[in-house]
Amino acid sequence: MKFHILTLFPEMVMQGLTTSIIGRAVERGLLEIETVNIRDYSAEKHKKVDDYPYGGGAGMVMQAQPVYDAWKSVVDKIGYRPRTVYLTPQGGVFHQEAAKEFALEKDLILLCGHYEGIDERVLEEITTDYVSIGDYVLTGGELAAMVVADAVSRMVPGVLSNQESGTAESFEGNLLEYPQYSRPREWNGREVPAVLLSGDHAKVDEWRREQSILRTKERRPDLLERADLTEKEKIRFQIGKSEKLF
Ligand code: 6GU
Repeated sequence: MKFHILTLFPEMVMQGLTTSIIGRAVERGLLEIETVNIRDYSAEKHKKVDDYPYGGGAGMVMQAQPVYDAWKSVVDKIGYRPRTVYLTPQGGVFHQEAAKEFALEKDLILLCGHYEGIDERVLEEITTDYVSIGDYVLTGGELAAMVVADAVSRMVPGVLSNQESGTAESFEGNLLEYPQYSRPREWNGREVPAVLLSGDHAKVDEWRREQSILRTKERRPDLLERADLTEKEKIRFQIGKSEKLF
C-alpha cells in the first residue's frame, strides 16, 4: 500500500518512518511512503500557506488553496479519490480495528494540519475520516500521522515476519497481551513463573489467557465489556455486564 502524507514538515515524517520494521518494509517494496510538501503548492509569491482567521481569535489558519492543490496532485497521479484522513484532536480516537481497515486500502492520504487548523471548506471537500490519536493536544498532525502510518503498516500482509506477528497481541479480542519473560531464569531475585519452564504447552496457554484477562481487568477495565470471554471466564474472573470503568 502507499501512504501519501501531506505536511509542512516532510523531513520529520520521513525520518520517523524510514527506520526499523517500516523502513525494511519500504525497502522490500511492501509499502511506499510519499510526502507532499503543502508549501510547494502555495500560489502565493512568498509561499505563504496560512492567514488570519475570519471572525478574529488567536493563531493562524492553513488556507484552503495549497491544501487542496497538494491533495489534488495525488488524486491526479493515482486517478481516483482515495480515503483521506485528517489528523485532528477533533476526530474519533484511533484504534486497532481502524488500523486493520485502513491497511486494506491501496492508497491512503494522511493530512497533517498546523496552527489553529485548516480552512473548513477544503476539509469538507477532501476529508473522508477525521482521526485523533488520543485526548491530548499536539502541536501538529505529523506525530499523529506517523503513529497511524506505523500501526496501519504492521497490518499490511508481509510487513511483520512470522516471528513478529503474534496472533496473541494486545487488543486481539479486546484483551491486553500476557506478560513476557526471557533469560535469565532469575534476575534481581525475581524468578520466571514456573509454568513457563514446565514444557506443558496447554498449561502455558491457560496461564497466559488468565494473565491477559487479569491484566485487562486491572489496567483497562473499559476494554472488558467488548472482550471475547466465555461465560465460564466471566464467572471465574467476576466480570459483570457493566464493569466499573474507574
Ligand atoms: Cl491527530 N493532531 C493534533 N494536532 N493533536 C492531537 C491529535 C492529532 N490527536 C491527539 N492530539
